[in-house]
Amino acid sequence: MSEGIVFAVITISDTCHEDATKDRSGPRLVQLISENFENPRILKEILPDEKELIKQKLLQLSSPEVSTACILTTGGTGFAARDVTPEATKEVLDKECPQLAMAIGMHSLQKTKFAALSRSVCGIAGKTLIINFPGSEKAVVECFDYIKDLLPHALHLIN
Ligand code: MTE
Ligand code: CU1
Repeated sequence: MSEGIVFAVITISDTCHEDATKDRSGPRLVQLISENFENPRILKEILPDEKELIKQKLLQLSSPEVSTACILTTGGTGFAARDVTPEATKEVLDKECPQLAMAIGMHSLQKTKFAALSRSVCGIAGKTLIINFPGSEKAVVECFDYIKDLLPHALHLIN
C-alpha cells in the first residue's frame, strides 16, 4: 500500500477541549478526508482558544520532522473575544494564500450570509498548507466540499 497524504485536523474550541464528546466538526473532517483521499494519515488534536498553544501546535505539525502536508483547523475564526485562530495561523505562515480563503468565503456566502462573520485565513508554512475552517459541522462540510478537488494540485505544487 502506498503512503497517503499526511493530514492534521485541529478542533479549536474551549468547549470541545473540556469535553471531547462535544467535538462534531473534527470527527466529521476526519471522515471526509478518509472518504476522499487514499490511505491518508490523519493526526487529530483538540485545543482551547489560546493563541500561543495554537501557534505552537501549528509550528510543531509543520516542522520538517512531522511535515504534515495539510492542516485543517476548525473553529475560533469568528468575532468573539476568544476567537484567535486566524491570528495564531498568520504568525506561522511563510506565505498567505488570500485567494483560497476568498474562494472558500465566496462559496460559503452562497450557503449563508453569516459566512461574512468568519475571518478564516489560508497559507503555507514550510511545506505545509494550513486552512482555517469555521467551527460548525455544517460549515466544515461545505468548506471541505469546496476545497477537496483543489487540494491534490495545491499540495503537489508545495512539495
Ligand atoms: N461558513 C459556511 N460555509 N457555513 C456556515 O454555516 N457559519 C458562519 C461562518 N462561516 C458558516 C460559515 C458563522 S454563523 C460564523 S459565526 C463564522 O463562520 C465563524 O465561526 P467560528 O467562530 O465557529 O469559526
Ligand atoms: Cu455564527
